[in-house]
Amino acid sequence: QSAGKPIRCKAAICRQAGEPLVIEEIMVAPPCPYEVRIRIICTSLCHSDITFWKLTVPPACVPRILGHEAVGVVESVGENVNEVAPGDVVIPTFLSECGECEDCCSKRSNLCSKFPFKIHPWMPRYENSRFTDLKGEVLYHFLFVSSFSEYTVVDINHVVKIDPAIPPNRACLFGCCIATGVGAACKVANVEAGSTVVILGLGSVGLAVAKGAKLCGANRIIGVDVNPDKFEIAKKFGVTEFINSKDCGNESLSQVVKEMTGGGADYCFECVGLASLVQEAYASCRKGWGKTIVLGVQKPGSQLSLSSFEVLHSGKTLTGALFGGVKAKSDLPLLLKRYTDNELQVDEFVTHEVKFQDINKAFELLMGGKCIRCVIWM
Ligand code: CXF
Ligand code: ZN
Repeated sequence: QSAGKPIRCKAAICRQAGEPLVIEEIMVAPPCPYEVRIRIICTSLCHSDITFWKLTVPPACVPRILGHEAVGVVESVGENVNEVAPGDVVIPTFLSECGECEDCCSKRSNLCSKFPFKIHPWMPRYENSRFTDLKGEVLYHFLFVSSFSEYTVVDINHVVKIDPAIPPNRACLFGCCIATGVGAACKVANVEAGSTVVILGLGSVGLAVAKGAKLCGANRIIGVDVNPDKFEIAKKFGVTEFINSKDCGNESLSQVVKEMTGGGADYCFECVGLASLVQEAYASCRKGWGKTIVLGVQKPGSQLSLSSFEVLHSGKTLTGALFGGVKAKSDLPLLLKRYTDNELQVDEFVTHEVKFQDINKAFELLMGGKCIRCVIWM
Protein backbone atom coordinates (compact mmCIF):
# COMPACT_ATOMS: atom_id res chain seq x y z
CA GLN A 1 0.00 0.00 0.00
CA SER A 2 3.07 2.22 0.20
CA ALA A 3 3.91 1.48 -3.46
CA GLY A 4 3.87 4.51 -5.72
CA LYS A 5 3.91 6.96 -2.81
CA PRO A 6 6.77 8.68 -1.05
CA ILE A 7 7.79 7.03 2.23
CA ARG A 8 8.62 9.05 5.32
CA CYS A 9 11.30 7.31 7.40
CA LYS A 10 14.48 7.85 9.35
CA ALA A 11 17.93 8.23 7.84
CA ALA A 12 21.38 9.02 9.23
CA ILE A 13 22.60 12.04 7.31
CA CYS A 14 26.16 13.24 6.89
CA ARG A 15 25.52 17.01 7.03
CA GLN A 16 29.11 18.07 7.68
CA ALA A 17 32.27 16.11 6.88
CA GLY A 18 33.64 14.43 9.98
CA GLU A 19 30.70 15.46 12.20
CA PRO A 20 28.44 12.83 13.79
CA LEU A 21 25.66 11.65 11.47
CA VAL A 22 22.29 13.20 12.21
CA ILE A 23 19.24 10.94 12.37
CA GLU A 24 16.35 12.76 10.74
CA GLU A 25 13.04 12.00 9.11
CA ILE A 26 13.36 12.13 5.35
CA MET A 27 11.18 11.44 2.30
CA VAL A 28 12.10 8.60 -0.02
CA ALA A 29 10.50 8.92 -3.46
CA PRO A 30 8.96 5.88 -5.18
CA PRO A 31 11.25 3.98 -7.56
CA CYS A 32 11.42 5.22 -11.16
CA PRO A 33 11.43 2.70 -14.04
CA TYR A 34 14.20 0.10 -13.56
CA GLU A 35 14.53 0.98 -9.89
CA VAL A 36 13.76 -0.85 -6.65
CA ARG A 37 12.81 0.64 -3.28
CA ILE A 38 14.29 -1.40 -0.46
CA ARG A 39 13.60 -1.50 3.26
CA ILE A 40 17.04 -1.95 4.82
CA ILE A 41 17.19 -4.74 7.44
CA CYS A 42 20.75 -4.14 8.48
CA THR A 43 23.89 -2.50 7.19
CA SER A 44 27.50 -2.62 8.29
CA LEU A 45 30.08 0.11 8.41
CA CYS A 46 33.01 -0.05 5.99
CA HIS A 47 36.20 2.02 6.13
CA SER A 48 35.24 3.62 2.82
CA ASP A 49 32.19 5.13 4.53
CA ILE A 50 34.57 6.69 7.03
CA THR A 51 36.91 7.87 4.26
CA PHE A 52 34.04 9.65 2.50
CA TRP A 53 32.56 10.90 5.76
CA LYS A 54 35.87 12.64 6.56
CA LEU A 55 36.58 13.89 3.05
CA THR A 56 36.05 17.61 2.50
CA VAL A 57 36.96 17.89 -1.18
CA PRO A 58 35.12 16.50 -4.24
CA PRO A 59 33.92 13.81 -4.87
CA ALA A 60 32.70 14.38 -1.31
CA CYS A 61 29.44 16.29 -0.98
CA VAL A 62 26.88 16.97 1.74
CA PRO A 63 24.19 16.43 2.83
CA ARG A 64 24.65 12.79 1.96
CA ILE A 65 23.35 9.37 3.01
CA LEU A 66 26.37 7.06 3.28
CA GLY A 67 26.41 3.26 3.67
CA HIS A 68 27.03 0.59 1.03
CA GLU A 69 27.22 -2.80 2.83
CA ALA A 70 23.65 -3.89 3.46
CA VAL A 71 20.78 -6.29 3.06
CA GLY A 72 17.10 -5.46 2.78
CA VAL A 73 13.64 -6.40 1.58
CA VAL A 74 12.12 -5.11 -1.64
CA GLU A 75 9.23 -2.79 -0.72
CA SER A 76 8.17 -1.87 -4.25
CA VAL A 77 9.53 -1.86 -7.76
CA GLY A 78 9.39 0.65 -10.60
CA GLU A 79 8.18 -0.05 -14.13
CA ASN A 80 10.10 -2.65 -16.15
CA VAL A 81 11.43 -4.47 -13.11
CA ASN A 82 10.75 -8.20 -13.38
CA GLU A 83 13.82 -9.62 -11.72
CA VAL A 84 12.68 -8.95 -8.14
CA ALA A 85 9.30 -8.45 -6.47
CA PRO A 86 8.11 -6.98 -3.18
CA GLY A 87 9.16 -9.23 -0.30
CA ASP A 88 12.36 -10.49 -1.95
CA VAL A 89 15.50 -10.25 0.15
CA VAL A 90 18.28 -8.45 -1.70
CA ILE A 91 21.83 -7.13 -1.36
CA PRO A 92 22.35 -3.74 -3.00
CA THR A 93 25.77 -3.51 -4.64
CA PHE A 94 27.95 -0.53 -5.53
CA LEU A 95 28.93 -2.23 -8.79
CA SER A 96 26.36 -2.71 -11.52
CA GLU A 97 25.93 -5.80 -13.66
CA CYS A 98 23.75 -4.92 -16.62
CA GLY A 99 24.47 -8.30 -18.18
CA GLU A 100 24.62 -6.85 -21.69
CA CYS A 101 27.68 -4.65 -22.11
CA GLU A 102 31.08 -5.83 -23.30
CA ASP A 103 32.39 -6.06 -19.75
CA CYS A 104 29.38 -7.88 -18.33
CA CYS A 105 29.58 -10.36 -21.23
CA SER A 106 33.26 -11.04 -20.60
CA LYS A 107 34.45 -13.19 -17.75
CA ARG A 108 37.56 -11.02 -17.55
CA SER A 109 35.80 -7.97 -16.08
CA ASN A 110 33.33 -7.01 -13.36
CA LEU A 111 33.30 -3.35 -14.35
CA CYS A 112 29.97 -2.81 -16.13
CA SER A 113 30.45 -0.20 -18.83
CA LYS A 114 26.78 0.65 -19.28
CA PHE A 115 26.52 1.91 -15.69
CA PRO A 116 30.16 2.50 -14.80
CA PHE A 117 31.37 2.74 -11.24
CA LYS A 118 31.89 6.31 -10.06
CA ILE A 119 31.77 8.23 -6.83
CA HIS A 120 28.56 9.95 -7.69
CA PRO A 121 25.90 11.87 -5.72
CA TRP A 122 23.00 10.56 -7.85
CA MET A 123 21.12 7.51 -9.03
CA PRO A 124 23.09 5.88 -11.86
CA ARG A 125 20.46 6.07 -14.59
CA TYR A 126 18.70 9.43 -14.11
CA GLU A 127 21.39 11.49 -12.39
CA ASN A 128 19.08 12.71 -9.65
CA SER A 129 18.20 11.82 -6.05
CA ARG A 130 15.31 9.92 -4.47
CA PHE A 131 15.93 11.52 -1.06
CA THR A 132 14.78 14.86 0.36
CA ASP A 133 14.72 16.14 3.91
CA LEU A 134 11.52 17.53 5.42
CA LYS A 135 12.44 21.02 4.22
CA GLY A 136 12.52 19.72 0.67
CA GLU A 137 16.30 19.89 0.35
CA VAL A 138 17.92 17.21 -1.79
CA LEU A 139 20.07 14.60 -0.01
CA TYR A 140 22.84 13.00 -2.05
CA HIS A 141 23.31 9.28 -2.69
CA PHE A 142 26.51 7.32 -2.07
CA LEU A 143 27.92 4.51 -4.22
CA PHE A 144 24.40 3.89 -5.65
CA VAL A 145 23.41 2.23 -2.35
CA SER A 146 22.97 4.76 0.55
CA SER A 147 22.01 2.17 3.13
CA PHE A 148 22.13 4.40 6.25
CA SER A 149 18.40 4.91 5.80
CA GLU A 150 15.37 2.81 6.68
CA TYR A 151 14.45 2.92 2.98
CA THR A 152 16.62 3.46 -0.07
CA VAL A 153 16.16 3.30 -3.83
CA VAL A 154 18.62 1.34 -5.96
CA ASP A 155 18.83 0.66 -9.70
CA ILE A 156 17.88 -2.90 -10.67
CA ASN A 157 21.39 -3.39 -12.08
CA HIS A 158 22.71 -2.90 -8.55
CA VAL A 159 20.45 -5.44 -6.83
CA VAL A 160 21.18 -9.12 -6.11
CA LYS A 161 18.39 -11.40 -4.90
CA ILE A 162 19.53 -13.74 -2.13
CA ASP A 163 18.25 -16.67 -0.09
CA PRO A 164 16.06 -15.16 2.68
CA ALA A 165 17.30 -17.84 5.10
CA ILE A 166 20.77 -16.27 5.25
CA PRO A 167 21.14 -14.34 8.52
CA PRO A 168 21.01 -10.64 7.58
CA ASN A 169 23.88 -9.70 9.89
CA ARG A 170 26.09 -12.00 7.80
CA ALA A 171 24.54 -11.36 4.38
CA CYS A 172 25.26 -7.63 4.55
CA LEU A 173 29.03 -8.22 4.68
CA PHE A 174 28.90 -9.70 1.19
CA GLY A 175 28.00 -6.25 -0.13
CA CYS A 176 31.60 -5.11 0.29
CA CYS A 177 34.27 -6.64 2.52
CA ILE A 178 33.74 -10.36 1.92
CA ALA A 179 33.35 -10.01 -1.83
CA THR A 180 36.33 -7.64 -2.03
CA GLY A 181 38.74 -9.77 0.02
CA VAL A 182 37.71 -13.30 -0.88
CA GLY A 183 37.21 -12.31 -4.53
CA ALA A 184 40.66 -10.69 -4.67
CA ALA A 185 42.31 -13.91 -3.50
CA CYS A 186 40.20 -16.46 -5.37
CA LYS A 187 39.29 -14.57 -8.54
CA VAL A 188 41.73 -11.74 -9.19
CA ALA A 189 44.94 -13.36 -7.93
CA ASN A 190 43.68 -16.92 -8.35
CA VAL A 191 46.00 -17.98 -5.51
CA GLU A 192 47.62 -21.34 -6.23
CA ALA A 193 47.63 -24.10 -3.63
CA GLY A 194 50.89 -24.25 -1.70
CA SER A 195 51.80 -20.64 -2.32
CA THR A 196 52.97 -17.82 -0.05
CA VAL A 197 50.73 -14.80 0.40
CA VAL A 198 51.49 -11.46 2.04
CA ILE A 199 48.64 -9.23 3.21
CA LEU A 200 49.39 -5.59 4.04
CA GLY A 201 46.75 -4.32 6.43
CA LEU A 202 44.68 -6.67 8.61
CA GLY A 203 41.37 -4.83 8.58
CA SER A 204 38.27 -6.64 7.40
CA VAL A 205 39.34 -6.69 3.76
CA GLY A 206 42.80 -8.02 4.62
CA LEU A 207 41.24 -10.69 6.82
CA ALA A 208 38.83 -11.60 4.03
CA VAL A 209 41.83 -11.97 1.70
CA ALA A 210 43.30 -14.38 4.29
CA LYS A 211 40.06 -16.40 4.28
CA GLY A 212 40.10 -16.52 0.49
CA ALA A 213 43.79 -17.47 0.33
CA LYS A 214 43.16 -20.27 2.81
CA LEU A 215 40.22 -21.52 0.73
CA CYS A 216 42.58 -21.62 -2.26
CA GLY A 217 45.07 -23.72 -0.28
CA ALA A 218 47.78 -21.12 0.37
CA ASN A 219 50.55 -22.56 2.52
CA ARG A 220 51.94 -19.44 4.21
CA ILE A 221 49.80 -16.37 4.85
CA ILE A 222 51.92 -13.54 6.23
CA GLY A 223 49.97 -10.66 7.73
CA VAL A 224 51.48 -7.19 8.04
CA ASP A 225 50.12 -4.46 10.31
CA VAL A 226 51.31 -1.68 12.60
CA ASN A 227 49.08 -2.97 15.41
CA PRO A 228 50.67 -6.02 17.12
CA ASP A 229 47.28 -7.09 18.56
CA LYS A 230 46.17 -7.95 15.03
CA PHE A 231 48.18 -11.18 14.88
CA GLU A 232 46.11 -13.01 17.52
CA ILE A 233 42.91 -11.94 15.76
CA ALA A 234 44.22 -12.70 12.29
CA LYS A 235 45.20 -16.28 13.20
CA LYS A 236 41.49 -17.13 13.31
CA PHE A 237 41.24 -16.01 9.69
CA GLY A 238 44.11 -18.14 8.45
CA VAL A 239 47.10 -15.82 8.91
CA THR A 240 50.11 -17.99 9.82
CA GLU A 241 52.87 -15.42 10.37
CA PHE A 242 53.04 -11.77 11.29
CA ILE A 243 55.25 -8.79 10.56
CA ASN A 244 54.88 -5.60 12.54
CA SER A 245 55.89 -3.08 9.90
CA LYS A 246 57.00 -0.70 12.66
CA ASP A 247 59.57 -3.26 13.83
CA CYS A 248 61.55 -3.70 10.63
CA GLY A 249 64.49 -1.75 12.04
CA ASN A 250 66.86 -0.59 9.32
CA GLU A 251 65.28 -2.86 6.77
CA SER A 252 62.38 -2.07 4.50
CA LEU A 253 59.28 -4.23 4.74
CA SER A 254 60.07 -5.76 1.36
CA GLN A 255 63.55 -6.75 2.54
CA VAL A 256 62.01 -8.50 5.55
CA VAL A 257 59.47 -10.28 3.33
CA LYS A 258 62.16 -11.37 0.88
CA GLU A 259 64.28 -12.83 3.67
CA MET A 260 61.32 -14.65 5.19
CA THR A 261 60.21 -16.10 1.88
CA GLY A 262 63.54 -16.76 0.19
CA GLY A 263 63.08 -14.23 -2.61
CA GLY A 264 59.60 -12.78 -2.31
CA ALA A 265 55.96 -13.69 -1.96
CA ASP A 266 53.91 -15.25 -4.71
CA TYR A 267 51.07 -12.81 -4.03
CA CYS A 268 50.94 -9.48 -2.19
CA PHE A 269 47.69 -7.73 -1.33
CA GLU A 270 47.69 -4.03 -0.39
CA CYS A 271 44.67 -3.49 1.85
CA VAL A 272 45.54 -0.15 3.45
CA GLY A 273 45.33 2.46 0.73
CA LEU A 274 48.79 4.03 0.71
CA ALA A 275 50.80 4.47 -2.47
CA SER A 276 54.04 3.84 -0.55
CA LEU A 277 52.67 0.47 0.59
CA VAL A 278 51.67 -0.46 -2.96
CA GLN A 279 55.33 0.11 -3.89
CA GLU A 280 56.47 -2.01 -0.93
CA ALA A 281 54.01 -4.74 -1.91
CA TYR A 282 55.31 -4.74 -5.47
CA ALA A 283 58.89 -4.90 -4.15
CA SER A 284 57.91 -7.79 -1.82
CA CYS A 285 56.75 -10.02 -4.67
CA ARG A 286 58.92 -12.66 -6.20
CA LYS A 287 60.54 -11.85 -9.53
CA GLY A 288 59.26 -13.85 -12.46
CA TRP A 289 55.73 -14.45 -11.25
CA GLY A 290 54.87 -12.33 -8.20
CA LYS A 291 51.47 -10.66 -8.33
CA THR A 292 50.49 -7.52 -6.43
CA ILE A 293 46.82 -6.72 -5.99
CA VAL A 294 45.76 -3.24 -4.86
CA LEU A 295 42.56 -3.19 -2.80
CA GLY A 296 43.16 -0.22 -0.50
CA VAL A 297 41.37 3.01 -1.30
CA GLN A 298 44.00 5.73 -1.89
CA LYS A 299 43.60 9.44 -1.31
CA PRO A 300 42.30 11.11 -4.47
CA GLY A 301 45.24 12.13 -6.64
CA SER A 302 47.87 9.91 -5.01
CA GLN A 303 50.47 8.69 -7.49
CA LEU A 304 52.65 5.60 -7.67
CA SER A 305 56.32 5.74 -8.41
CA LEU A 306 57.82 2.57 -9.90
CA SER A 307 61.04 2.15 -11.78
CA SER A 308 60.12 1.29 -15.33
CA PHE A 309 63.44 -0.57 -15.60
CA GLU A 310 62.40 -2.77 -12.66
CA VAL A 311 58.96 -3.34 -14.17
CA LEU A 312 60.65 -4.43 -17.40
CA HIS A 313 63.09 -6.77 -15.69
CA SER A 314 60.96 -8.18 -12.92
CA GLY A 315 58.22 -10.08 -14.74
CA LYS A 316 55.85 -9.15 -11.94
CA THR A 317 52.22 -8.15 -12.24
CA LEU A 318 50.50 -5.23 -10.58
CA THR A 319 46.74 -4.98 -10.71
CA GLY A 320 43.86 -3.51 -8.79
CA ALA A 321 40.35 -4.73 -8.27
CA LEU A 322 37.04 -3.27 -7.20
CA PHE A 323 34.74 -5.67 -5.35
CA GLY A 324 37.37 -8.42 -5.64
CA GLY A 325 36.67 -8.84 -9.34
CA VAL A 326 33.29 -10.25 -8.33
CA LYS A 327 30.37 -9.76 -10.72
CA ALA A 328 27.46 -8.70 -8.55
CA LYS A 329 24.69 -10.87 -9.98
CA SER A 330 26.69 -13.76 -11.47
CA ASP A 331 29.28 -14.32 -8.74
CA LEU A 332 27.83 -13.09 -5.46
CA PRO A 333 25.30 -15.96 -5.24
CA LEU A 334 28.19 -18.43 -5.67
CA LEU A 335 30.10 -16.77 -2.84
CA LEU A 336 26.97 -16.85 -0.66
CA LYS A 337 26.62 -20.55 -1.42
CA ARG A 338 30.14 -21.17 -0.13
CA TYR A 339 28.94 -19.51 3.08
CA THR A 340 25.71 -21.52 3.39
CA ASP A 341 27.68 -24.69 2.58
CA ASN A 342 29.88 -23.78 5.57
CA GLU A 343 32.97 -23.68 3.41
CA LEU A 344 33.45 -19.97 4.08
CA GLN A 345 32.84 -18.73 7.62
CA VAL A 346 32.02 -15.07 8.13
CA ASP A 347 30.82 -15.02 11.76
CA GLU A 348 34.22 -13.90 13.09
CA PHE A 349 34.03 -10.69 11.07
CA VAL A 350 31.11 -9.34 13.11
CA THR A 351 32.66 -8.14 16.35
CA HIS A 352 30.01 -5.53 17.22
CA GLU A 353 26.32 -4.85 16.59
CA VAL A 354 24.43 -1.63 17.36
CA LYS A 355 20.95 -0.21 16.83
CA PHE A 356 20.44 2.32 14.05
CA GLN A 357 19.98 5.14 16.58
CA ASP A 358 23.53 4.41 17.79
CA ILE A 359 25.10 4.49 14.34
CA ASN A 360 27.72 7.03 15.44
CA LYS A 361 28.97 4.45 17.94
CA ALA A 362 29.78 2.21 14.97
CA PHE A 363 32.05 4.94 13.59
CA GLU A 364 33.89 5.20 16.92
CA LEU A 365 34.25 1.43 17.16
CA LEU A 366 35.63 0.98 13.65
CA MET A 367 38.07 3.87 14.08
CA GLY A 368 39.12 2.45 17.47
CA GLY A 369 40.89 -0.50 15.82
CA LYS A 370 39.38 -3.34 17.88
CA CYS A 371 36.31 -3.68 15.68
CA ILE A 372 36.39 -5.68 12.48
CA ARG A 373 32.80 -5.19 11.41
CA CYS A 374 29.97 -3.47 13.27
CA VAL A 375 26.49 -4.39 12.07
CA ILE A 376 23.85 -1.68 12.36
CA TRP A 377 20.30 -2.96 12.81
CA MET A 378 17.53 -0.75 11.45
C1 CXF B 1 35.35 1.33 -2.42
C2 CXF B 1 36.12 1.13 -3.65
C3 CXF B 1 36.80 2.37 -4.09
C4 CXF B 1 35.94 3.56 -4.06
C5 CXF B 1 35.13 3.71 -2.85
C6 CXF B 1 34.44 2.47 -2.46
N1 CXF B 1 34.66 0.16 -2.18
C7 CXF B 1 34.19 -0.21 -1.02
O1 CXF B 1 34.51 0.11 0.08
ZN1 ZN C 1 33.18 -0.88 1.48
